Amino acid sequence: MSDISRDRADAGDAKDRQLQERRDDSAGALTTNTGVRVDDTDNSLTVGERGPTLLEDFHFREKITHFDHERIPERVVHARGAGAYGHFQVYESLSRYTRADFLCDPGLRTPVFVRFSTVAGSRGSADTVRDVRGFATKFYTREGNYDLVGNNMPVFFIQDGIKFPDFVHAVKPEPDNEIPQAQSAHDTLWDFVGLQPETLHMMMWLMSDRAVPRSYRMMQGFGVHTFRLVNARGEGTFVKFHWKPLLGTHSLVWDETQKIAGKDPDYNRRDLWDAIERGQYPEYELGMQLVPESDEFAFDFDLLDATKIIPEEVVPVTPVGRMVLDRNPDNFFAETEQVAFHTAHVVPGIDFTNDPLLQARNFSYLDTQLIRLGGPNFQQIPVNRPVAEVSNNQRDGYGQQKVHRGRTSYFPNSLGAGCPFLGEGPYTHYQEKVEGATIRRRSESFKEHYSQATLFLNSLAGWEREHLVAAFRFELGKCEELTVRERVVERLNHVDHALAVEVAQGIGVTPPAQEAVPNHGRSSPALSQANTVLDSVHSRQIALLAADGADAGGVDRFRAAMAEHGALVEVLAPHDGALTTEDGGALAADRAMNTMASVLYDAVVVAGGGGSAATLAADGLALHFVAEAFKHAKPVAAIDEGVDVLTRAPLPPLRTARPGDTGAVVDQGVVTCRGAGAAELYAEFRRILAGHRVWDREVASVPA
Ligand code: HDE
Repeated sequence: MSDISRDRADAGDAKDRQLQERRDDSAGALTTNTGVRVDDTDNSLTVGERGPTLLEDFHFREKITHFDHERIPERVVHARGAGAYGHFQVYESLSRYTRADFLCDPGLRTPVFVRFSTVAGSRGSADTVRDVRGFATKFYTREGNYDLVGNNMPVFFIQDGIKFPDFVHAVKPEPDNEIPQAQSAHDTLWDFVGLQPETLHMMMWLMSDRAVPRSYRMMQGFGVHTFRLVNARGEGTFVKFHWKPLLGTHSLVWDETQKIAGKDPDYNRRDLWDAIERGQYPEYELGMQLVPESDEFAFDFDLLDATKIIPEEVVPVTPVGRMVLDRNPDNFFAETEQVAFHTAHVVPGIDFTNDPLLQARNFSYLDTQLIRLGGPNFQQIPVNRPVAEVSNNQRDGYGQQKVHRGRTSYFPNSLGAGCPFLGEGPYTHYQEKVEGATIRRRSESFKEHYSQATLFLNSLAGWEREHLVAAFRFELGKCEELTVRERVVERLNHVDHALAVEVAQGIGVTPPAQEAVPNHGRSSPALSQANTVLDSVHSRQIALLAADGADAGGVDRFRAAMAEHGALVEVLAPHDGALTTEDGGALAADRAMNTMASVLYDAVVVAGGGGSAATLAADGLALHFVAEAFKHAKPVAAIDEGVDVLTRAPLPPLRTARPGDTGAVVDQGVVTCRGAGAAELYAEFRRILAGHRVWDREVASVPA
């Protein structure tokens, strides 16, 4: 087999094989870093039992100095993240548009590493804060690494990269007291927003449910900029990249996110890790919006403006391939922390446009890796190493891992047989003709900031709009300066008058008397999460409350009915260990109820069994579980005597199953049955769970 065909057969493992050389299991005898064996690592070398420590204790000094240097600077943005390996495969050759090898060969599985992140918080901040999520993918292609460094929102806060430090300084904790951590709800961000109206479209996304994803596995990704594909004939096509999760796009609710931040600050990171460990691999479809160059000026916005989308109804997203994440990293620091993404890591067939935000990023990402990873050899770190051959005349520098041989490290040379030589299939930059005077001025075509913010608002379902208004009220309500609040309301009046009024009413600002501009009334259904995948319960987590006296058979049947569709049931009980069941048998509790909370689950179910129900009905924690799940619009169910627990919980009037009922009763997304009707309950519950949440439920009065 030639090298190429061998690579084709198992290219998906090429990165894994390469990493294998560097994996270290720390097996065998304890040694120093020079390999000298050590027989005591508990006591330092001292003069006498109570005397001073000696400088000559090289083991002590090495151990301590290494520890002292364990930290590297965290990323200035996107510091907190979680990563995974996987592979990508294109459905059909895209050679009409691009010569990128990994996009032209449907038989090829290209290894990938993906890092998801929040933006504003520090490395140790909570996962479920209101923020943009990073979605960065490194494709280890045979032609070199390609990095698609995107976000879970399709637009950005600013149009020109020179504003990035201003924006980031505004959103980060305020510099005098470093408060608040990982929050956008403070004066400096909203001060910036009010004064910089290009932020408005992105602020609508940030105030929407997109900013609080249920899971990294249920989140869209976007390349944001308009990029350029280039085919073998050198012809360009504009492209916007989209990732669509196969599980659909789903979010948490605000109250829930704040509670999770305390109960399990690693919620999204854990969710990704656990799903991969369970073999429930996250999958995303890559899509492209392709725009012929002849249509560059066919839109009512500038394709180079990263604060604008191309509505999917105008240019559809063509599905082109699928990515599966199927392996957790071995070591967080080595891989997830040291992975170095860069928008200028491109391969032949993928090129840039003159989007000024993208151009700035092409400078920034290399620069940032140099400081973060300590010098110019960061590409040699195992997670960053391409599977493609690397050969050039770059030499030396901190942390150089290669032992370059020979006398020549220059080009051209004859003494080194002319190597490395200029090979075939090189990267050739797209030949765009550009001319103009040197100016520092924003293009006129970048100056309209409101109409797509309005488009986004118009596209939301009723519940999404309610959440958005509540988010604006919360965030602005946290701002102490009245002028900051007022200016933002004035800006919102340019998006939609009713929105500005509703927000103003919640934050003590006089609502604007009249609209600034009429709402254009256009919408784009693809922007609403109400129109996402709503037919799968795969990997959803269900808390099943049970106590001593539970009906074990009923629990087993419920668990099996959910497992059949990939949903997971955990039995939570007032105490850990085994429960004594109704028939005198044993049922293992998966966790004690007090170690968990309803906010960590997608749904809550109460088991049958008279003894169990009596205990749970008198347990405030169990009642809170049920009420809180109801409050957060989650599916709730109760089986047989478990229904009595629901009637004791502080819920609005609810129709539940009565003795003698033959089927399941469904009211406000709460499913109950007594005796017969269990099978119907499973089916109804699954249907509601697949719908993610019961948004039309009245929850305001529930005290949870
Ligand atoms: Fe980034 N961004 N960014 N960004 N960005 C970084 O690079 C920057 C922008 C994004 O998981 C940094 O390695 C500038 C848009 C992600 O490691 C830094 C500008 C989008 C990640 C940087 C932008 C992103 C980063 C910090 C304006 C969505 C995390 C650490 C011109 C398309 C990657 C690092 C990871 C990280 C600079 C704007 C996404 C400082 C100057 C737009 C997902 O280089």
